[in-house]
Amino acid sequence: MPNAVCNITEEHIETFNRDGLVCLRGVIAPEWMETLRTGVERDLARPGENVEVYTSPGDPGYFFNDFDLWTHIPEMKDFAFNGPCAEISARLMASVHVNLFFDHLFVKEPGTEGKTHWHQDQPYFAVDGTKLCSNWIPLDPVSSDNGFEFVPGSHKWGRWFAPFDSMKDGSRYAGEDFERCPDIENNRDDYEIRTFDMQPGDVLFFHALVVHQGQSNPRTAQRRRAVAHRWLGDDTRYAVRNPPSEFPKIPAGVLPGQAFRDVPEFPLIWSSAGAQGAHA
Ligand SMILES: O=C(O)CCC(=O)C(=O)O
Repeated sequence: MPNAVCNITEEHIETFNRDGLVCLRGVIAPEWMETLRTGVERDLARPGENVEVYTSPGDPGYFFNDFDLWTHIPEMKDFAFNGPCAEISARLMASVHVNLFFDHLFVKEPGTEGKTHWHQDQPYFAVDGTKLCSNWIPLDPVSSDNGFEFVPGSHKWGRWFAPFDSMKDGSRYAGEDFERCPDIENNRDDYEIRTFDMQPGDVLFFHALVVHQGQSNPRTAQRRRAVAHRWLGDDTRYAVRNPPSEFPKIPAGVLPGQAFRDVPEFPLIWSSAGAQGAHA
């Protein structure tokens, strides 16, 4: 499926660098949105081995989480390999190459109470380097009550916050490497917090160190499905965390400090020197 030309402007790049996040409007064509919807329903019906459901029977709603969908769902592979997001990420990060780390699905059915509490992504990942970003694509309209919140500029704080159980009760597990994330939720007035009203086709691109949280879905008549992709740029390398990073699995044989560009399990999707989706 052809992609519309990605009109990434200097202003988008500046916003991404300054705030750690940029919202791009209408960049995913309706046909691609349909591809994602089909892929999401396929995964909900037959999840992969990484699936986690955070709601219990009797809880309101349904909070479903899965990743590496592209490895078993053709629509998700098609979008990740041939959709516009790898190239956009490369341009925003000024990266010559972009490899796919993993794709990630968040479904919060109507009434789901689970937030994805304030966190940065990079401390969860066994990845060092500065060119690491994600995109977040809502498949349903979102706003401040059920969308994505972030603290602009927090990727430049020079702080790394320890991973914790961000999608269940927000409790934390011990980490040796990083400090604890401050309690932003109970001190919201101390922070600049931004959110966006988004329609299907809009995408957020954000740096892996920007502090953010995903809202729950208090709406009783509307689903809240979102697909994210994690993109590895030129300077990303395997880093061993303490305790070890839980996901995604790093293949045996990858050595600390090794460039991800050379790891076939994280396929090269876009390169300024060659065609997109060359490894499909
Ligand atoms: O959709 C959500 O609730 C959370 C998304 C998120 O934290 C992420 O994609 O990194």
